[in-house]
Amino acid sequence: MSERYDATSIKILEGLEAVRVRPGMYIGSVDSRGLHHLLWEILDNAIDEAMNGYGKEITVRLNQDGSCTVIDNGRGMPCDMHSSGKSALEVIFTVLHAGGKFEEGAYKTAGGLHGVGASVVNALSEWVDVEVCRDHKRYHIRFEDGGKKVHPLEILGTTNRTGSKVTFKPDPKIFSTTTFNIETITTHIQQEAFLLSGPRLIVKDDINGKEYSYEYPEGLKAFMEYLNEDKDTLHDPVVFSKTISGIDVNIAFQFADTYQENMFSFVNLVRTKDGGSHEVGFKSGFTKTINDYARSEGLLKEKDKNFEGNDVREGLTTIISLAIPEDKLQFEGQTKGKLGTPEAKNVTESVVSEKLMYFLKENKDIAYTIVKKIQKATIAREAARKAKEEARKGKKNDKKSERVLSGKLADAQSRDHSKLELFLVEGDSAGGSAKKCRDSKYQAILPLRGKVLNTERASIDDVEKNEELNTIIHAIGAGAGANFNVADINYDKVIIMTDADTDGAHIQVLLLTFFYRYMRELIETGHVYIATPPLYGVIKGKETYYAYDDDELERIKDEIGKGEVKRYKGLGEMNADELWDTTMDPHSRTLVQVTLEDATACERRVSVLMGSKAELRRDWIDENIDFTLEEDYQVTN
Ligand code: 28G
Repeated sequence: MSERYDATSIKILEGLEAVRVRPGMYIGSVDSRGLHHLLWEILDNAIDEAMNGYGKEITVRLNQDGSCTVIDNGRGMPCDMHSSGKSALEVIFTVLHAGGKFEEGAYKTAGGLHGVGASVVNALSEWVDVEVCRDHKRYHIRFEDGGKKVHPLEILGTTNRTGSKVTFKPDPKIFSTTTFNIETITTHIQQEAFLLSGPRLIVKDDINGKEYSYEYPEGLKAFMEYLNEDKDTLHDPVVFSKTISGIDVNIAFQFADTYQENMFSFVNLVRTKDGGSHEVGFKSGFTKTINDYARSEGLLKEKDKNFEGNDVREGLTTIISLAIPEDKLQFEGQTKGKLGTPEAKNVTESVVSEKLMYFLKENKDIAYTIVKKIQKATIAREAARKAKEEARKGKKNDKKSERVLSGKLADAQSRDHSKLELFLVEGDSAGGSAKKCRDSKYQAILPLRGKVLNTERASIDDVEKNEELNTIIHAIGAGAGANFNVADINYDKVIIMTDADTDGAHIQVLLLTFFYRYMRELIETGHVYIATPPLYGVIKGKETYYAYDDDELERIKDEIGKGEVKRYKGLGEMNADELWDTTMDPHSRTLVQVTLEDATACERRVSVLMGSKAELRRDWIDENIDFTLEEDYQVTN
């Protein structure tokens, strides 16, 4: 039974009630992302305890009843009584912002939404059960219905071990979904394990009877090997670390036989997807050091210009992980994904300069291989620039006339880019129907003939020579590769419209690979969509009812009774009106927005699926036969 509330406990409940009234202010959202945020909060605390030197193993368990348990073997949360008559444990779970901040915790995340603490989890849970082992006792406390204490702190028995165990059941009255996603969890936890190179992180999936364990004593080196598993690399990962004025800098880099540059930066374990001062510092330190080295070795002569950053980083994968004390933390941008801390630039730059120069001098073979690759990149870029200039002189065609030249694009009439849509349509016949039925004011149609080039291992030069991709680049009008600028896009939505069969899926993947490699920001800023044509039409009288999957077909049959069922094998089988009604009309269609939930997971998946090592691809398909579109994409209208 609940205790009677005294004045202070009413105040506390008001605090937790505030979290329930505006959950978004504390955990960002009440969708799947917000749900997992609860787990990250509890996990963060367990990780802090381990990083402070207490405990070496953390377990996350998904229970069959839909609850989730986190276990650490640290010191155990404090259980002593406060002067207020409450236990420290109760305070941690019922007072906002208490218990979330550790005084020693250099790893405490202040970036974005992390660090709001166990009380927020309590407020948003149907129940929370806490067990603490310390001082040879097993303590237990339980809260229900958004943080109401069920009984005072009790002692269950004696023990010799220490640690904390927290089980919570997210409240379905708060969250739009309360199902944890195992892939989201393992990806997040594996990433933290790579970055921490400390505790062993275990995930037990009791719903599917599976267990995963992540422990990487080699930290960033292991992370890099994982990311580049499918690439032909030029050398082993290079890793270095140094702490300057309280900022702990950890860096790994590795060159591969590819053209893309990939940089993954983290601050206090949180991804800084929009970069910031640490990335700027890395880039300038890296470019400068490579140039200094090349000159000192006579690889760059006096008359030669310095290598440019873009050429230096061709084929380079970098991981930057900084631990910054809370008082120096500054984040910028709308999603707080950009590090502001000015000091981080100089600190990162000087760590890179010092350690990289040392590495190059100690590893002459690797250093020469790297410089030769950069020289090749410089020459290729120069040649491409010259060729382009020649072409421009010869033809003098601007963006617009090039587009007309391509002939295939049926552009929209309006010049209000924020309302325009570009449909990339599989095949000329569907393209023809789409041109007929579209809203020509706002919708542009570009039919694609046959398969699109696989760009996973193509250079920007190959891409520009490819007619199909070149047309897409010019239609979108914002450049590609290093020159891509999302501010210049001609369309608000780029919509991939293919048949609902394996060929269509293949074309989708090829286009997404192209966007991921050459216009990543286009995806990151939410401009890429996939159209979903129906699989069936049920005709009854004058009406046609459309079904987008088998379940829906059954539902429709149940509802309307007998009718003629038509199976659409492709877009081409629909007439222009049907195509408009089912797939293109903004009022009735369903578009799937493509998102990059986790960039590192995505990076690896794209290189595994689209790269050169067929064996990895087979393994991946074997492991992921239950892969569904819905899990990776978010549905919008
Ligand atoms: C299992 C799921 C999540 C935690 C600890 C351990 C201590 C602690 C946690 O202290 C901050 C410290 C004292 C007021 C600290 C234990 C010092 C001595 C701790 C966790 C502020 C809270 N003994 N383990 N919090 N106190 N594990 N796992 O949350 O001064 S939270």
